[in-house]
Amino acid sequence: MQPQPDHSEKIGATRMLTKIQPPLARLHAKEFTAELKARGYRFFSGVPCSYFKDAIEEIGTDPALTYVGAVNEGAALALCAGAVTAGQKSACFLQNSGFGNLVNPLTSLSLIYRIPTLLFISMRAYPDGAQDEPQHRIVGATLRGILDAFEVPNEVLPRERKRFEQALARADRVIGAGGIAALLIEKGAMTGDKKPATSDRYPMSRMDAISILAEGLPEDAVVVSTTGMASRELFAFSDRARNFYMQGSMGHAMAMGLGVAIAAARETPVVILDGDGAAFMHMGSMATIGERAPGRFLHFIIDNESYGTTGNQATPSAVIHLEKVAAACGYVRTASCDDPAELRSLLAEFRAIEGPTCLLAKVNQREGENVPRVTDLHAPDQTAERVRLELLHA
Ligand SMILES: Cc1ncc(C[n+]2csc(CCOP(=O)(O)OP(=O)(O)O)c2C)c(N)n1
Repeated sequence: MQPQPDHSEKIGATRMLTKIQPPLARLHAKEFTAELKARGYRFFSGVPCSYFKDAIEEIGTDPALTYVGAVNEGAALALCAGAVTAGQKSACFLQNSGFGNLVNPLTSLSLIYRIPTLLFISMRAYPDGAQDEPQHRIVGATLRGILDAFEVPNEVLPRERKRFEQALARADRVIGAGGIAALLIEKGAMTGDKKPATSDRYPMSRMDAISILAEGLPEDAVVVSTTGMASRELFAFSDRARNFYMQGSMGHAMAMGLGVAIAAARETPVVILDGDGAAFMHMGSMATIGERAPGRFLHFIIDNESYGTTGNQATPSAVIHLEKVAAACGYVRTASCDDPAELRSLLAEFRAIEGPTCLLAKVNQREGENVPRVTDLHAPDQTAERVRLELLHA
């Protein structure tokens, strides 16, 4: 070990130690991908996280490799299981918040059928939960213990190439024996220089569409907003006691809103503020919405054709039209638009309709700057309590 320089300084009579941390190394996505290729990995699937966005970009643009963006983490692992069965070595990417979606195919498919897949799991709220948003804290603190309980060998992905090679070799021995191994990606562990192109195709931004929605909201409408920037932008534009900001639980805003609509007074308007990625993640709930046909129910989908919050990785929505899915699921009126004036008039029209409706706003991929976090002002349990009290006194 090199002797450490003495950064202590004299303050009054006391000698205080001010630690100057050297910047941590970062594994470059090019090196990461080269090592995986060298070990024969060819097929990749996953749901994005900003911690490994560079790796997805690098793999996705390599013609020798296949990356399939999955709608949820369970589907990603099943896709990998299929590719392994067809002879391709596979790896699956997920954020630890998506581990819940993974558990079923992990425990009943991959581990039981012994279909080996390497997992790369980004670790929000790890090792220190207090440094991250509350929705990540439980999984951040417990995931390694759960992996141990499932007997899935796991270790933190080293940031230096040599040590990464060694960790990959260890994981590869597990994979070679038919098992599952996990490498855990910490914040800032990776870097890269490829970025997805940002689309400016549509005039409105997410924030524009949210502000148009919020301006025309009936006062008594309950809004359940999806995870990521949509909730933060709604909070920034118009914080109301009837806004349920659902941070985490990606894809479940529509089911939660349906529960509110069924259980609250019939005339209570319910608005789901959804993202295209979130709507795809648990699209099956659209069938339940159509079947239960709640009265004053608007499923408002902000469609930027990407997972905007995690770095604009493509979703299927450039080719698969969610408003058509809604129509097929029995929503009584559906439409899509990309123009602010048209959006205002459609919102006015939809407000008068009885039955579930779906309005999809096509937006560009421009992100707002310095958007506050909901948790700067409301802890999650306070958000829930506010909405509960509103509905109690309705
Ligand atoms: C189950 C789960 N998987 C992954 C994530 C990471 N994540 C947070 S926001 C987000 C993207 C959301 O995309 P979309 O719903 O299209 O909304 P946008 O960010 O584009 O507004 C992802 C993948 C998560 N929070 N939960």
